[in-house]
Amino acid sequence: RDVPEFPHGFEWGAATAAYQVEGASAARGRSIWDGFCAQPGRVKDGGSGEVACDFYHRYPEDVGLMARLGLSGFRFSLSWPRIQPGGTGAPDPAGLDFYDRLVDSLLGAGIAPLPTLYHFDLPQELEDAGGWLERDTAERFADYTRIALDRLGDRVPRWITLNEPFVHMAYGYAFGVHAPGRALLLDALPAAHHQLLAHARAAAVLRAGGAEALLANNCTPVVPASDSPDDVAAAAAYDNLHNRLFLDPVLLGRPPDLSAYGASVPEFPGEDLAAIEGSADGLGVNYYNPTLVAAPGPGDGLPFALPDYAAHVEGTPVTGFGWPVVPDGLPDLLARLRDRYGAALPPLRITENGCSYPDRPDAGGAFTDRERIAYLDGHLRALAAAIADGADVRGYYTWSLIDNFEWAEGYTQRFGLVHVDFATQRRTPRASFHWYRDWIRAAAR
Ligand code: GCO
Repeated sequence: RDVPEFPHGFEWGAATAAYQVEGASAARGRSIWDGFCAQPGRVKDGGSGEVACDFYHRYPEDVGLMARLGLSGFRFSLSWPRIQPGGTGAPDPAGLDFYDRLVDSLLGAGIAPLPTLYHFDLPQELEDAGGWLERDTAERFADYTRIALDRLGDRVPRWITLNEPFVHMAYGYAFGVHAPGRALLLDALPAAHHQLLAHARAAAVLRAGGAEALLANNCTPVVPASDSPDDVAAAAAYDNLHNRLFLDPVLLGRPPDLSAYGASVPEFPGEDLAAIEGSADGLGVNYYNPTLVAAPGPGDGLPFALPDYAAHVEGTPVTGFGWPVVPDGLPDLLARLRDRYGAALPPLRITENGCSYPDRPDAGGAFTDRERIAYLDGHLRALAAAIADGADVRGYYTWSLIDNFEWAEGYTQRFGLVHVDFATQRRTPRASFHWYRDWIRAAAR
């Protein structure tokens, strides 16, 4: 099989997140997603993470699937309210025990655990006190990090602090389509400042314990809809928000440039910037697609508009979710990161990349997901080319190992290499599972 070359020791992985897979919600504290899902109309099919994939109980079976795949790494997240039910104070031993068992089970299968400390599921009590709009949440996050590190740090040398802080701020606090469902527009920006601070505080804790601290963000190459100055300016404004809001402070110690957004942007105190600068030992890049940006229309409240990429760029296929499939966007993105951050850019890992498509099971009940195979093949070949070109990428974690709760889309979008029947919890590997296993085998040869 012709598989391009990847660096020695390259991490072959898959990813999940606590709220999306664990279930067992009665065994932990409440998170903002519990309350959000209970509000009618928030989640497409009325679903929630109450049971999800029941990973909390079925992780041994799922680790078995990972072993069959030949994964060398598994990215998952810890549920903060499972470890500290209200987000402060003494840990719940049952929660810590669960992650302890999971880590041992992964290590026993030869799979390196890559935990993310926070993937959108803030303890509800902290949200009631202001959530990420409050500076204190960053200090509480540092306490929680210490608890997790104390328990798992002897076996886990590398951690991701926050997942997609941009998406959390934008969807959760600015537009209200994710929990906590607040639609504050630009008044959501303190949620960026405090997540940056939380990352820095957690990184200090992890480093003091001899561990590495990574930050995972959703990154997108921004494409202006035309070369008109207005479209180009709108694209720059969007790039500053989506890609640079978190990376400029962390990598360059520079406050985000939000000049296009007007006066409501909060200041970053100098001592915060000093703590934030250089606080990442590595970056997780979650890449799904490029973003087309045009000048805003008359009634638009923000300095950009986001027209449909696939409708604009002829011949672009889309996933079942309607997302454009652009493998070349990945090397493009990696090249832009190198251009902008140069020597300040730490090692990278692709911590998410994947697609959802509706299933068309054949007569025998098999899931032959040719589109997912084409998606993965295209992105992995593009990644290999970027690495050959000098990008320092150490691993690839596809989203996702198994179908799971897709936030506001509920269970309507399936991203898994493994199909999950949510009525029975039966797992059925799709064709892409076997394809990825063969790819890993060939690449590791
Ligand atoms: C994230 C992502 C995942 C999604 C995936 C597909 O924040 O890391 O939102 O949780 O499930 O990106 O949309």
